Amino acid sequence: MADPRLDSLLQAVPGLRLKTDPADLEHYGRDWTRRWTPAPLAVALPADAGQVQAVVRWAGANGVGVVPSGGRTGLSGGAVAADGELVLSMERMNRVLGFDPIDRTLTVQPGIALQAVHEAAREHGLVYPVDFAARGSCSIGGNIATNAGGIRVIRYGNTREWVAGLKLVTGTGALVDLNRGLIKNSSGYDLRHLAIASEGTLGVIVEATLRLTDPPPPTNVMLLALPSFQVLMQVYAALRERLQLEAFEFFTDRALHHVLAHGAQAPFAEIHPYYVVTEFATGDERQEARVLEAFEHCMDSGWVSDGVISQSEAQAAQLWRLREGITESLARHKPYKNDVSVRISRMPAFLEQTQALLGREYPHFDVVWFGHIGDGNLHINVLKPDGLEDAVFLTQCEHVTRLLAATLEEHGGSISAEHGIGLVKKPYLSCTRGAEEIALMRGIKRVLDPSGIMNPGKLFDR
Ligand code: 2HG
Ligand code: ZN
Repeated sequence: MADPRLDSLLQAVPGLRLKTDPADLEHYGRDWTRRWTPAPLAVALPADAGQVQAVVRWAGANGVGVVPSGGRTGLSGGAVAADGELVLSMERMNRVLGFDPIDRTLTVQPGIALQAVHEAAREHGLVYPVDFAARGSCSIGGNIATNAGGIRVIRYGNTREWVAGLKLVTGTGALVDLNRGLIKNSSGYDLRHLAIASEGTLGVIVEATLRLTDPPPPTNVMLLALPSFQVLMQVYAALRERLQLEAFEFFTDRALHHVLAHGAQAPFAEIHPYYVVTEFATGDERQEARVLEAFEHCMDSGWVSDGVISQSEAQAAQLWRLREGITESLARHKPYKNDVSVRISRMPAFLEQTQALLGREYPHFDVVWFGHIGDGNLHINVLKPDGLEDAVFLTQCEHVTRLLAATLEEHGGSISAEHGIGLVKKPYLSCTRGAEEIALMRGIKRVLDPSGIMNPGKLFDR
């Protein structure tokens, strides 16, 4: 083993599985951002919480940074190891540990994929309702570490709402059992919620107890074509008033263009500038009448130019593909991503200002808009033109992000709605969080991670 520190690691953690092949270092050292060159010291694959504790203690004693690692589907550089850190991959800790039918909770290890959590819940006739396109490859530990949102937040909220308990190995190697699955617990600081969205900077999640719920009612999926951006929030309000919405997502003609080029089927004969995919409860005649009434109201108001309602599960999946396939269809264009949010009431003004800003600043770039508009969360992907140097492209996009951050600050919004700050959004944290708040966050980190080894350089610098 080349680096003598790894001998000492193996002495401190007997039986620890390590990977050091260059291909493994590259694979485990990066996430979906692909912006940094991976350069980890090694990849550790602990088998249990005891090994995680021992690795963290060793890292603290030896001043080695630790990057907790799940499915590495993150889009903010939160799981990148580009500076000699030890990657702590949770991939072997991927089991369901238990189900409690009375509490309706599922206890899992952090490396389990979101989809496997869905399947385990379904085996017990229940659902874990957080869901998004990366379900097959992301891990629940990563979901919790970023408070992942996704396509059903308008109905069920973010990951945070579904975490009843957490076990965390802090930066000192201590194992703490947070909230223990309780519904009511008024006994001081809720450290569980500090760990959620901490992006691995306070410790490593080694176990989670997840709340489950009843399966949703039968649903239907509808795709609507919209003539303008301005009517988007009106359509949302009209549908929300009449239907029990499970999802309300939007995308533009540019997004559709890329998804179709990637193999999806065109939904309408004509191209329209904006689209909404929405899923809502159906099943009885009353609800179906309300759907028709909602649709007609939007048509009569001139807010909708065309629409289709799924007639089968296969067609529902086809309609969802138009939205869920966007990220994958854009990947080859090396997109620069913004993931921003404002309160829903601020959305119309924010959208108008942002549209003007991006039109002005990116006159020649392909800018793809989509997102969870019902949550006030917009994704903006700027595609790198062929032939433009990566560094030049990045500089231009960073310049526009600074302007966007100022717009967000004006509207009280967030520079990261659901992807996390990581390395990518670090320069803009102060547009979302006040100086005192950031100072408090740093102080909390110092308590839980006094040697500063947990995911160093992510979220903020020390
Ligand atoms: C989504 O909503 C994901 O599909 C990815 O959050 C967004 O690729 C993106 O920018
Ligand atoms: Zn999203």
